[in-house]
Amino acid sequence: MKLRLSLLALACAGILSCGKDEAPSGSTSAADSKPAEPAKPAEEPKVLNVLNWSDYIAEDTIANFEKETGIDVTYDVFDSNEVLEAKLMTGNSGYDVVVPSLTFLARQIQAGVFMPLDKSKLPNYANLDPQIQALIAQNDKGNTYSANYMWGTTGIAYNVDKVKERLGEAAPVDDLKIFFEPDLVSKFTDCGVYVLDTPSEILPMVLDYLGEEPNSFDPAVIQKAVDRMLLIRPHITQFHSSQVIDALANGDACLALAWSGDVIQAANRAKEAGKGVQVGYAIPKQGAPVWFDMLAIPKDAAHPNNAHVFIDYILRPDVTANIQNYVSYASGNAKAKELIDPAILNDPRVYPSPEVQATLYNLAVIPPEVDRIFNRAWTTIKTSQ
Ligand code: SPD
Repeated sequence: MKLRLSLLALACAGILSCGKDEAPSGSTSAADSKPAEPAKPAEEPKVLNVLNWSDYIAEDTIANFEKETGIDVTYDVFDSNEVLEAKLMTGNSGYDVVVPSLTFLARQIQAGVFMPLDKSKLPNYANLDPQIQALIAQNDKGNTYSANYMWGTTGIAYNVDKVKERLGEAAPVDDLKIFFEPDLVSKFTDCGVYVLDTPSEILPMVLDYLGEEPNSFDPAVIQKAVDRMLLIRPHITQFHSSQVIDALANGDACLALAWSGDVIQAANRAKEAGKGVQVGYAIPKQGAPVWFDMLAIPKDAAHPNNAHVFIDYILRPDVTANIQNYVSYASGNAKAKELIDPAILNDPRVYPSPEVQATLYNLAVIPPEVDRIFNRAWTTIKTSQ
């Protein structure tokens, strides 16, 4: 039995019920949402090192923060929880704010990687949706170490015309069989098949398709996912988690397993380029992983006060809404929804309907011994031809 997401359905029904007029960053209504007393930097050099996912922030977010606070930000990006975790577990990452997904954060908390957030320095923490907070608390007890940045789903991205051309009008774009059945995916070998480079998400999706528990830790069950991936391996062009946006937008990828907001960004970029590429996104009818990316402060951060100032800034409704309008992901910031572009707020690719939400599943917190199996399996899959 899969663990489905009834609480999230409740939370998101709340989010969906609040379509609002757009208010750009810095507008009067946005300013009204600011706390009376914003967090102030304490005595620390005015620098901050942030490590966030690629394509996950508005163009002006960091510049606006620097202007407002005088804190100079070094902003780096990554595209895989596995890579971020390797940096964090070794210690001395050099970062003050990082953004792991919740299930990774959970085991990093157990490993003592983070400092508890000082909520007295985060007046905007109160903007977070209590229902989403309750869900997150299952992995971060008491919401002690983290604040939600964005959340989303992992689904099927496709080039609308190429898929029609090869599989007809009734192409099963919302069915994982388009990816995991060799006779279907093989139709796209010549036009680009991309897969996220992350075993912790892709192996559960294969198991889900095979009718197994997606979060199984049983080596024999995991092997079934590996065997299926090896069957479709000859048709996979690339395992990559960040190049997929451009690949979809410029027509180099016809099919991909990808993250919701990234696919919407690809669709927008394709439209802007005006070369006739149309990109679609479907949450598979078999269900899909839902994930939460979390702001957190490593316990060895050199600038913890500045880190709190930054997190509080991100949690400001106008700042979160501005980011959401740019990256097309959902957020757990209840106050921000009043400022989000209604086109995004009402987009079921961003905020799935309650019926679709009921099909989403959480990924498990993977114990080290299973992690080793996943990583070995992933190497086998990637290096096989
Ligand atoms: N380009 C931003 C992608 C953010 C994706 N977060 C991924 C979470 C995976 N569980």
